[in-house]
Amino acid sequence: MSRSTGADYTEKIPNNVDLHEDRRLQRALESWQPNFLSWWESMGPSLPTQDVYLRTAVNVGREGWAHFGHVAMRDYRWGIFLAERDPGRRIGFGQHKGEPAWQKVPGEYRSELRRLIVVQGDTEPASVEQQRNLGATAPSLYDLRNLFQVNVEEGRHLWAMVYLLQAYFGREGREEAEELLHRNSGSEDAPRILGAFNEETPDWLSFYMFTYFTDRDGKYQLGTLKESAFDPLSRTCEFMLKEEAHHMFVGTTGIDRVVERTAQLMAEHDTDEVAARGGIPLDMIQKYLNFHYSVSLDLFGGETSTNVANYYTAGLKGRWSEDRRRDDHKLTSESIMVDAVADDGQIGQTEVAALVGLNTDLRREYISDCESGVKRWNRILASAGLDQRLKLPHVAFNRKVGVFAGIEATPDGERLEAGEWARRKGQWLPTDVDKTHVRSLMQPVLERGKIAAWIAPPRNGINGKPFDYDYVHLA
Ligand code: BYC
Repeated sequence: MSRSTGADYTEKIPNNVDLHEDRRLQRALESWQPNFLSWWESMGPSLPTQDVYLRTAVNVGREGWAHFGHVAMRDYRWGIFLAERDPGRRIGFGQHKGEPAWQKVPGEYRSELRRLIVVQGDTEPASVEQQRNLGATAPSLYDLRNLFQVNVEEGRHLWAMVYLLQAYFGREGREEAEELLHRNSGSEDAPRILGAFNEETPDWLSFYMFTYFTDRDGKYQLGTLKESAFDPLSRTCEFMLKEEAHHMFVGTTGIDRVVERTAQLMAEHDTDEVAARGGIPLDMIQKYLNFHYSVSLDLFGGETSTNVANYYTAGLKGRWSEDRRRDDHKLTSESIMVDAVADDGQIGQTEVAALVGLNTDLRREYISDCESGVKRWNRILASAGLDQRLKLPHVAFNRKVGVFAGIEATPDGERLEAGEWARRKGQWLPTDVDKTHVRSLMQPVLERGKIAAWIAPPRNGINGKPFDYDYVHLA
């Protein structure tokens, strides 16, 4: 293990950033740590456990970066890891393209960079809060373990952003680090910053939808911050993306397994009405999908945005796969078609300068990735011999941010009158009856090797272990 990439586990805070060389920063982080732990105790997973079979990040090199073993969650080693530094790295886009990447924060971009890091940091603990009570209704020990894995890693991602704030933003950064523990998901007085992170995650179908659709926004946003000219942010996000892949795997395969079980029940009983048979009907799955997808589309901001144009030009936030784009990486004379509401009120598109359309560019990358999930779930339906299909709703459906915020549209993109929306929205979004049904199925199954009846078992266990492994020891 080379010294520059390996974690120093002799210290209180595992890290590969030579924390021991910076006493001031070390003290700041050590004084934040007890506040983090008391936040974790009061807002983190509420189900008491002895220990959980968890992955812990221990290195960032190519030889493998994670260790698996049973650990008490409170003793999880939340550490600070940045991907390896490329000393020759140059800025890949914007007005500083070609200049050496920044190792410090340039004064003129301080507040924008801080804002981006705070927004990113705010989502991490928010998701842990949203998922706090799910442990009590887990469909299996395997799923329970995956929930906790996601939770501890979101905790580590909070550490990652807090490190950047405390190391590079002085007193303001330290204050922001405290605020990240002070705001809470759904709080009246101090809510989380972005809309989707104040929604509830009250059941496991919502959890899988969240990890599929909302964590996937995380993948795309982290992908743009990985391009940042501010090298410590870039390296931090590069490493976070490794962990993020498992979170989306939990979502993708979770929805696979719900669809598989529903399809089995539909085929076996030759009916769509699987609720009475202990399953989640396909139209309810579609409504949950509609909800989580549309609130996740909001996370990309407005279709046009001067914020994103400024971020790009300054070099703070790039595009998805910036280095694979075949243009000048400055975009000062390019244009893009973005979704819009025309003067006659119809949903359509309009041409704008490419820089202000960058949220749309990223949202489109995200949407095409989401399509791949829908394809795989439809393959499951097809192989069960069923004709029904799931689909992504139109981009204008149920939006609260951007050009469609003031209008209502059907999942097919037809514009609706306000009264009509109120009357028909229960066809497209989960109703109280749907939520009550889904919640009624959420009875815990916490015996080794057993699984709830509304979901199919996974194909494989974790890290080569079987499905019936003792992934979690309950308290
Ligand atoms: N809710 O210019 P606009 C993750 C605000 S998820 C509330 O259109 P901009 C994770 C916006 O802040 C990834 N407010 O958009 C997933 C702005 O306010 P100010 C999280 C919203 O700025 C699962 C105003 O509206 N990371 O990691 O271009 C589990 C006008 O905004 C919303 C990031 O998002 C909203 N949905 O883009 C765990 C990356 N949308 O500045 C973790 C960092 C917009 O006028 N954030 N607003 O006061 C950003 O890049 C940008 O801030 C946004 C917005 C993409 C969020």
